Amino acid sequence: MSENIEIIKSNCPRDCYDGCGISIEKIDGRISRVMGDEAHPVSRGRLCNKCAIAYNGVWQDENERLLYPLKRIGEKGKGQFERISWDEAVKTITGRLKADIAGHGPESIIHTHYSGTLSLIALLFPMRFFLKLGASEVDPDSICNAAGHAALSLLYGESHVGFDPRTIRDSNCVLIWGANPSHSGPHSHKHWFAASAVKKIVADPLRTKTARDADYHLQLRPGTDAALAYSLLHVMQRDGLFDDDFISQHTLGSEELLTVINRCTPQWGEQETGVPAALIEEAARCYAAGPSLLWLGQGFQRQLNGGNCMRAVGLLPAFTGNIGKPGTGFTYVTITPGLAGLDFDAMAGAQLASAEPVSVSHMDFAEQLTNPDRFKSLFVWNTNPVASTPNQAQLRRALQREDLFTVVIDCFPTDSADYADIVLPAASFLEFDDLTFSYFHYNIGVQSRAMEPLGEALPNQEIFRRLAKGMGYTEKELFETDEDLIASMLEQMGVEGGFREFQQRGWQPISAEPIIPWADLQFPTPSGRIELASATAEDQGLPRIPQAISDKKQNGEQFRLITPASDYRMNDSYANDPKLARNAGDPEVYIHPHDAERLGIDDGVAVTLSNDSGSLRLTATVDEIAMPGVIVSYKGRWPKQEHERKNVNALHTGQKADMAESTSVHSTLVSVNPCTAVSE
Ligand SMILES: Nc1nc2c(c(=O)[nH]1)N[C@H]1C(S)=C(S)[C@@H](COP(=O)(O)OP(=O)(O)OC[C@H]3O[C@@H](n4cnc5c(=O)[nH]c(N)nc54)[C@H](O)[C@@H]3O)O[C@H]1N2
Ligand SMILES: Nc1nc2c(c(=O)[nH]1)N[C@H]1C(S)=C(S)[C@@H](COP(=O)(O)OP(=O)(O)OC[C@H]3O[C@@H](n4cnc5c(=O)[nH]c(N)nc54)[C@H](O)[C@@H]3O)O[C@H]1N2
Ligand code: SF4
Ligand SMILES: [Mo]
Repeated sequence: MSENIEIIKSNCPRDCYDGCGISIEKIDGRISRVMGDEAHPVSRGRLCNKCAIAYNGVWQDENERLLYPLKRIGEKGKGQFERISWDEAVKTITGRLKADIAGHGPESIIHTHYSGTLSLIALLFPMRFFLKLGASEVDPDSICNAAGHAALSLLYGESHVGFDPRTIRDSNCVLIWGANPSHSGPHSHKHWFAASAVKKIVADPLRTKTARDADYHLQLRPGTDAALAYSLLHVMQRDGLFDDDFISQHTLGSEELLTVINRCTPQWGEQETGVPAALIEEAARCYAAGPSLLWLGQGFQRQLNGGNCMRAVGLLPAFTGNIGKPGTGFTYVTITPGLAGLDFDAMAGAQLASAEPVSVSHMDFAEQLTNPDRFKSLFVWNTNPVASTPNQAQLRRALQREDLFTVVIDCFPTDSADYADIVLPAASFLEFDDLTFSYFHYNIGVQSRAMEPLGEALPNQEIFRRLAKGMGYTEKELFETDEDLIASMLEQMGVEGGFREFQQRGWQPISAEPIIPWADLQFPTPSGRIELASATAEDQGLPRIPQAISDKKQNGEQFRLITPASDYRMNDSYANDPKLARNAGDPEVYIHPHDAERLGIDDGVAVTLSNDSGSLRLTATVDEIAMPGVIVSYKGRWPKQEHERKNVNALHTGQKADMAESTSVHSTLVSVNPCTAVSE
């Protein structure tokens, strides 16, 4: 009997720099394999370690997915539910929302959401409902990258426009600062960074694979980024490597920084940062010679001085004229569809808002949710806050509130879903058509429906259409169909031929040739120039110029805990895939051999990490990826699968960074002790 084999092209919508092209093989109408698209310039025929397993595992597994709307029948947090119909779910939810609005105003309803999926409709369409409702919102970026956005906006007036990676062909040097693409964008690491002939510089406290693949590893102490940036600038200025014409024509306030640059010698830099002065000299000359690209990671701005650090590192392209020409520029989080012409605000329903929504930082969320007078109802969608946000214990207590009505929309029964009054099952990216993008490279792509939704799962957008109907709303934007939304987005982005034709190609760059951002050297700041010294910053109560400051060295008892992207998980997704969980092994903390010896900790023993927020038991791995005084444990485990139902965010205090009320999670301080049986 001959088999009917069909290949469907799609793209990965996870929150990842890579945005891989996918080929879905179907035999006789059923998915047999989800794999990388060979033609795609990033994935080149392979998915990452995690997706190759999870997309063929837990994402298609009826026993692991949420299949039906559920209502709570047990205690909050216990995850005891019974199946209900969609009609009943919608009626219960909208009944409660109407009562909350009548009794306490729409701001008493809060929603928290992020990037569980980045496919454009599932990401943006639900916002229309909440804006119409007038609900409060947990500021999504405050858990991830808000400080960096605020900092780059002061300097350049914009933070969502990054270099086109294809321009590396014109480049001599790539500097990666506080990102670890070997985990967080593995294909970009392998094919774009490691394989390139450019000189490579990495600034990271950890000896990551990205750092190991570089020519120069600037292994700075965490929190000393501004000092390192200023000592690099010192060498450049001393050696006549500044681009004086560029500085005088396109920047503002350089003279205000010169005294600081003068005093930040490489010797001073070495004392502050731990990076040898000779290495600072070499790296400075290499970057300044250009053309150079600068990848500004999201990791290094997740610290108490994260905004200041980003402002300081962001000076490098400006002083050396490494911007606006082929092979130059910086990237942070590029919103490619916006560059292609998509109106994000309209997609997210800005026109439906009657007032600016109340916004709460993730750093304050647990505390504010504890207050019964503040919020009455909570929606959680595209995110798993019990796993990912600070103050884990406090958040659990807040979610325990009997008077808080909680709705969780997810594909999987997460720790957060366990607290829901109503759980709604979300369809996965294999189950509906949409469009995708990457926030690093310049491709947009299709997301293709390749199977029926499991159970009664629905895409986010259909869930919110049903809720809008239940509320009695009539605005047409709340009911726009996927077909119309896709057609309109394709038109805005200039993609010809319609969705079905685009599906045949699978993906395409938004331009045939590399785009060079800022080629006209007009910056959307108040002055139109790069604002090295910023009056806007002053108005915000910040220093006019980035400060050459470093975090205080910790005392010997305390360790700085860094909890970055894991190779085995995508944020908090995939922890529930049994094969990936096996591959990932025990929850580990990496400790430098010197520290391990000092504390009498052997490889493989259990240790307890603790601070004011809580404690956590992990297995020690003695390894030189860490530097003395710094320990590492990767993020993204599901608390309910761990000892005492806790993950690393049990230790995350929720202290804010210096800008945008953003996370400082990589500044977390803990003490480390060998476990004794009674120490818990
Ligand atoms: N300690 C520590 N904590 C951190 C970080 C850190 O570095 N260290 N990083 C922070 C960062 S950068 C981020 S971005 C956050 C991310 O934290 P989260 O937002 O909690 O993590 P995700 O895994 O991206 O997504 C959450 C959920 O979205 C669900 N999902 C997937 N597709 C869909 C869909 O189509 N519809 C719906 N409704 N749900 C879907 C997934 O099943 C998953 O449960 O974590 C933060 N937390
Ligand atoms: N496999 C995988 N990929 C992911 C994710 C995932 O969870 N797993 N998450 C996705 C998301 S939501 C995001 S936001 C991105 C984040 O990806 P990245 O931007 O790479 O950020 P992180 O992984 O948090 O941290 C990157 C590096 O910053 C370093 N760092 C920490 N503190 C400092 C400091 O003080 N100075 C300097 N210079 N460096 C420091 C860490 O040591 C780490 O190696 O990755 C995305 N991709
Ligand atoms: S998570 Fe990233 S690396 Fe993995 S398949 Fe998706 S886009 Fe590619
Ligand atoms: Mo993130």
